[in-house]
Amino acid sequence: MDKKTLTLGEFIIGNQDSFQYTSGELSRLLNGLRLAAKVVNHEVNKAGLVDIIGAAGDTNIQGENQQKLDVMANEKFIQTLSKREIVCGIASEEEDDFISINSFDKQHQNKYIVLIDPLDGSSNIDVNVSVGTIFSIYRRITPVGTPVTIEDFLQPGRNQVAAGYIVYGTSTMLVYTTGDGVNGFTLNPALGTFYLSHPDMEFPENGKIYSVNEGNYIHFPQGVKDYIKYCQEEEDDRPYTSRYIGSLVSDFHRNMIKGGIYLYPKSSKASEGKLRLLYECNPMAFLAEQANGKASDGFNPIMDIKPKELHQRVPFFCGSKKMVEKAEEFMALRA
Ligand code: P6P
Repeated sequence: MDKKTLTLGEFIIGNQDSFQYTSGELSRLLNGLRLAAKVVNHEVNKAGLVDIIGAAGDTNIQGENQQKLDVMANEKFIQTLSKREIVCGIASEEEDDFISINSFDKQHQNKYIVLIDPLDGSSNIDVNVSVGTIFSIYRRITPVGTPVTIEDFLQPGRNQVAAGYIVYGTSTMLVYTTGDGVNGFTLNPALGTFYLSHPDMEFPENGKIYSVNEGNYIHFPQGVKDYIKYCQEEEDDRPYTSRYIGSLVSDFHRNMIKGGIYLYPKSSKASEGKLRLLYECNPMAFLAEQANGKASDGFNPIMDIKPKELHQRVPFFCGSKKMVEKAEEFMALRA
């Protein structure tokens, strides 16, 4: 069969046997995410048409205004994953604590937990800029049949069994890995079907795009300032191009296709940076490494970090391997 016409459903089934934990449960989990993605996509695409834009009035644990679409996306993913008896626990950027899923007839028999940023970049919604959903999947480590504990969620990123994102952009794409490379699927909205459009996605080893909020320049560590100046120098293949959308998923996606680096460093304003380890940095780091890229906190691989708490933040350097390594050189010289 021509690979290009493969649907996401066919791809999941076709690759199920290559997945070491073959049980069909992960396939059902991925299909659940696929369904939720289509529902959220529909709401995001019509956001400008109905009175769903604007803050929901509440603020989340991050102290950020919750946009109504944030709330809707969070509810859709939690509903879909909960009622299909697929997972035993869920953590979300929009939920203060993790949610234990009690399968009525199976008493916590499901093996997987999901951590999710239901709508990353949501501050861009009102200005019609791409936003995304990020997900991270682990096997539970506490005994099956018992309620999940925080221990199940505080696993290092190396333990992930799958991760991915949905980018709601000029087209809607679902990009994911189960540890055997990265594949991208584009939604045909007329059919409601995702098709394999970007098989075996990889970061170019080097690139000429850097993505960072330069408005924070004066607050950055000296090593980051030095790296940004390096990107701007007239030498070799530089100056590089600066591209920063304010939406991690979109910047990551572009950099993976074209080559580039995304940085959200710590600063005097944000001592550990802004991005969350568990449901933003770890899943993107899994994808990056599976796509021959790199992801670190400026010094060590993101996925080697032992998490301490659910909404922990870390500095994030991610993208083309040689660009991340160059940035790490500057951080090693003058952190
Ligand atoms: P700043 C969105 O809120 C997000 O988490 C990422 O998607 C994005 O790259 C970053 O924060 C933007 O943050 O501080 O540059 O506006």
